[in-house]
Amino acid sequence: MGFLDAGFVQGFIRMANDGWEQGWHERNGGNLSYRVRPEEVEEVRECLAPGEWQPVGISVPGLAGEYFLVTGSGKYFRNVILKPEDSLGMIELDGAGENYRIVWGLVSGGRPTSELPSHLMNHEVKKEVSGGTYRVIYHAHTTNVIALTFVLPLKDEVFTRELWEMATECPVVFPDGVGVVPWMVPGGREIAVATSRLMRQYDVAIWAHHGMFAAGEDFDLTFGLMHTVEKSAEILVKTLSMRPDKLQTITPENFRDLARDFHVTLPERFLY
Ligand code: 2HA
Ligand code: ZN
Repeated sequence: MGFLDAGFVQGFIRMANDGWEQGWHERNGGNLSYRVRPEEVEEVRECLAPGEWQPVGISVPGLAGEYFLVTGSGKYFRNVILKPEDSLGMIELDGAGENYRIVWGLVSGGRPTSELPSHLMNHEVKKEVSGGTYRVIYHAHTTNVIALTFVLPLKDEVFTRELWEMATECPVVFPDGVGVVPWMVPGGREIAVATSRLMRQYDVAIWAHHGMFAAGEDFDLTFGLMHTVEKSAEILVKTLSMRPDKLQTITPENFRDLARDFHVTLPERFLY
């Protein structure tokens, strides 16, 4: 089987193109990574050609020996569907989780996403807390969520509650809520540590004045999560554009009723 025929590669490409079509990936904005299952590595094994080991810049021992499919640094989501071998790469981590080598793709001397530290630290946390079921980390420049980071207090409680109120499905889709990282320099260790700390309790981390990170078990769940949060933010932007207050909304008691019928646990700290 050719590398591009593998199901996980097709799923990755489709998700990247869906994000492009949503308008979340201007120029080289955003990045996507997938922690490849051992049997999926075997499916494409004969297509792999390992390059030189290079430092990741952080240490992720919980991911030692794992393989990831990632978007490339400076690459455009718009081009993924046309030139996947240039836009994407598969990397392997060494036994310490400190060095990586490219085993497929990034053919014109490309490198993995500039946000590789955040992706890997998020994968490490999510692998641990989910018992291994989480495999996708997605970063997008979602317009409406970014707009809200200029007008709402940068607090987990405020963003969670406002986003929940904008669409009845929200508390069912992200019952744990969302976390917020204040503005920080992207690409480095510090923002990776702050984001992965939030990923211990949430599947969504908002980067103020920048975008969002979402984590999930597969491409559908992770894209759907990003889409749901961003759509909710769009409704809030429209509502705030009409008038500054709400005439009616979903109340804390309504949320408790919803939680009971939909069998989700909604933390009381968001039902103030
Ligand atoms: O350009 O989105 O955060 C890629 C990014 C950096
Ligand atoms: Zn970004």
